[in-house]
Amino acid sequence: MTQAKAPGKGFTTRAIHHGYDPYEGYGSVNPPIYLSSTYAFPTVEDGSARFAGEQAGFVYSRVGNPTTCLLESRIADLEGGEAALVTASGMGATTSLLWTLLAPGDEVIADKTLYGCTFGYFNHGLAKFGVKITHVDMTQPANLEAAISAQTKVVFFESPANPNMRLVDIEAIAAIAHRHDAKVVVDNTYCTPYLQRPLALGADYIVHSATKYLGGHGDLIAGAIVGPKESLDQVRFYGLKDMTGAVMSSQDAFLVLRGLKTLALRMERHSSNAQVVAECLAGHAKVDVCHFPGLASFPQLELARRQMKLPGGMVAFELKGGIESGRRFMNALQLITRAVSLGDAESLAQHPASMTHCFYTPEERREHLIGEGLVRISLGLEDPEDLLDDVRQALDAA
Ligand code: 4LM
Repeated sequence: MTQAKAPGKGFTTRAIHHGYDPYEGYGSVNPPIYLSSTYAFPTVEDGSARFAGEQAGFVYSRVGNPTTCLLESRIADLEGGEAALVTASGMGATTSLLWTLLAPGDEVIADKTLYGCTFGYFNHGLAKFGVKITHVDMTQPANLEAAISAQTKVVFFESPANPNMRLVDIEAIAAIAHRHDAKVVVDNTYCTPYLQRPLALGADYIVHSATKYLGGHGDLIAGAIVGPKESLDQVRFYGLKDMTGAVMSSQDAFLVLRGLKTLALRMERHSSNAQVVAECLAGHAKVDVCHFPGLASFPQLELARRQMKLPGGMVAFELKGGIESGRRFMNALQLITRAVSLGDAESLAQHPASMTHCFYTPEERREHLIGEGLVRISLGLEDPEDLLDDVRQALDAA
């Protein structure tokens, strides 16, 4: 089931075929969904050998299931990693990994801007158990060099950061972290492996909210971790099995496998739609600033071109009229849906300060570079002309 099928082929071929042979079993072109919580042992000796890790085979679906296992091998292949572990949510991926890597007295250095619940987990979750959390602006790698110490075990960031689109130079940060024996964890949700492969740039682990582009259709909650096999075995047997229990169901694994088949096509369209909308916003008299890695005005354009295949589907912007204009803009939208999350076929607009990043206090948002008037749009797969019409009429109303 998990043999490497289509090794060395292109990204989309592997996203469709890796790890599954339809000529095995019943010839089903799509992989089966294994709906079993537990697995039969031929003898009691086989059962105890499987529990001891001395015999290959499934034991219980909190530890592994053939459908989730296929998804793990496919995601690992696309990210260029040794192994992957899928989880019930993006938060399940980050928490399962970090509960495994960290102990009281350790330090995590994280970028200034993080998805709101990741910020909450670090500062209200991990911090409660004696892990020190330090935030530095990682757009300047020298800030990490100045802050890192022997206590630092994990360096964590998103690039682009949710919601303000700041980029972090993965290669430069990994070089500093590794000189100090710290592990680098990159949240690659915004890019997916089609746009950016952090392991090839020196990161040790990747986490994903597979709820977003990997699933791609807004019909599930899911996550993934990619990294070295030996270490991910620890995450599976301790962080996931004993601590979070954040296990992905086989039905959701099937839906993510289906989503992966069109990932490359979708990312191309998300990116081209975002490009036209970002250009419209950036050139509009009512817009103060538009953050998008494909704009000539983007301050980290050189890094974006070096690190990302395409600028991606996320745009953030501030209107000159601030938060009140932002509200009028969002309420005037007719096609773009007012909703959190991202990476769906439908374009989604949200206001981070009152929605995804409301877990920061207003002072923390200022400190962490999240504007009160910032509006975020996840550009979907609709026709670009229709998206432009909607954005233009909402700008008129703003
Ligand atoms: C949102 N985001 O931004 P689950 N990492 C990143 C994310 O954007 C998210 C997660 C992890 C949003 C959700 C409402 C960069 C989520 C967490 O939601 O646990 O799969 O992923 O709108």
